[in-house]
Amino acid sequence: MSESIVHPLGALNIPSPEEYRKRKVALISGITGQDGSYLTELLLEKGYEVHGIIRRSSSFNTGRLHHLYEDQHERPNKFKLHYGDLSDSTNLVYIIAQVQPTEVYNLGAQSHVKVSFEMAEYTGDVDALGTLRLLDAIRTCGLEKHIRFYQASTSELYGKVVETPQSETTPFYPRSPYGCAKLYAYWITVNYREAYGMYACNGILFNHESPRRGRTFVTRKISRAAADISLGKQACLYLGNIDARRDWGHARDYVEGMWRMLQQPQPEDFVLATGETHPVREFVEKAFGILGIKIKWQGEGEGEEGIDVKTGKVIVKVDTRYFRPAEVDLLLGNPAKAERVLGWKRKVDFDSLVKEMVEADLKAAKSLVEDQN
Ligand code: NDP
Ligand code: GDR
Repeated sequence: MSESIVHPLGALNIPSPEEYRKRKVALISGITGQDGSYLTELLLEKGYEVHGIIRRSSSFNTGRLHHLYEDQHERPNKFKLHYGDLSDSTNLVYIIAQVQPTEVYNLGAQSHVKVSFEMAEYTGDVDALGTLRLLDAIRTCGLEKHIRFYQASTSELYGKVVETPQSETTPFYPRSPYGCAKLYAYWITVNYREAYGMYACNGILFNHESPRRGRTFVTRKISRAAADISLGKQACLYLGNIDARRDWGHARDYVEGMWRMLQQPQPEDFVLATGETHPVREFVEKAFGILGIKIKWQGEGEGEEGIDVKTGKVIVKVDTRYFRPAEVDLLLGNPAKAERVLGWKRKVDFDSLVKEMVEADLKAAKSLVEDQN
């Protein structure tokens, strides 16, 4: 029997949670980002109606969704974008009321750690308070018992190494304004779960990459530079701390884990990781190696350089400009709980990830060269 609730705001006639959840409607903040695009693909494949929040921009910002947007003409009621921003509460309430999603994935964020040192307040506003605004928008609409909520938490919460491998029980020690903002978002998600009985989960995801990764994150910066240097389009790649170690997986595997977290009987928090860690310099060696370029390192610390063994040219240089005021030296995750409870396991290994990224950037760089000729 569907029980109709007249909401205090008088805006919505809401059926019972059981009735409400018979539909499959997802709302994604951060849909234009790397993860947003893979998650949209996954949910459309699973038969969801997918709604996304996009920011107004003077330049084109839906490149990662282009292939899906084109399809929209074929399935007009399955995929819709709404203008909005995590800094605008009224807008979030309006979107929730209008879309009436069954699942909300909060992926929107100022997600660059280095940039967060320069834009600390903004990062706090969007990444911390933005999460609160979205949770409150759900409550304002009287949908806190109806909607399942995913929060994009991060291995940056662990920050300074307290123990490895890092799991759901490892204490947090964030090392950047981004990490601190995400710490608030983590706890407000837990708090709303406990205070209001919301189905709200934190996915504590370790780094995940792909050919769609933003170009200023280290893996994509390396894969693009390796492709361009191999084609003679770029002379040298400038990097910061090449001894930092990360647990790198593929974004497509990780969005599958996000979805699984929202299909459980009870809401819980989960780590998604590969259980392997690699230094940035190994990513560099592998990326160039795929293109037949062998690197020899010389010098130390700030003066360290990578030389192309065949030509003797310096093709990688450490540049202090990319150092961070406080660094996260080592991330290594333990995905045992996700493997056990969610039946989730990463499919793409480190070597395959580097290969896929380098080959995609090589193909793109070659087609650009052809276009210019
Ligand atoms: P991206 O940087 O690729 O995407 C971020 C998304 O957030 C973009 O769609 C961006 O929009 C949007 N956004 C930024 N500011 C706002 C705002 N004020 N209001 C609404 N939307 C906004 O990140 P990823 O896809 O890599 O990551 C997704 C989420 O997961 C992020 O929250 C990130 O912090 C977190 N995370 C990522 C990990 C990773 O390794 N990729 C690991 C752990 C957590 P626009 O395109 O207009 O800029
Ligand atoms: P991270 O990713 O900070 O882990 O955050 P990023 O790729 O930016 O840095 C990884 C490591 O590489 C070192 N590094 C450089 N980083 C960048 N961006 N550019 C460089 O030139 C460079 N040289 C060395 C960094 O110092 C760092 O140690 C990512 C983001 O997606 C977050 O949103 C997410 O929460 C975490 O991953 C998990």
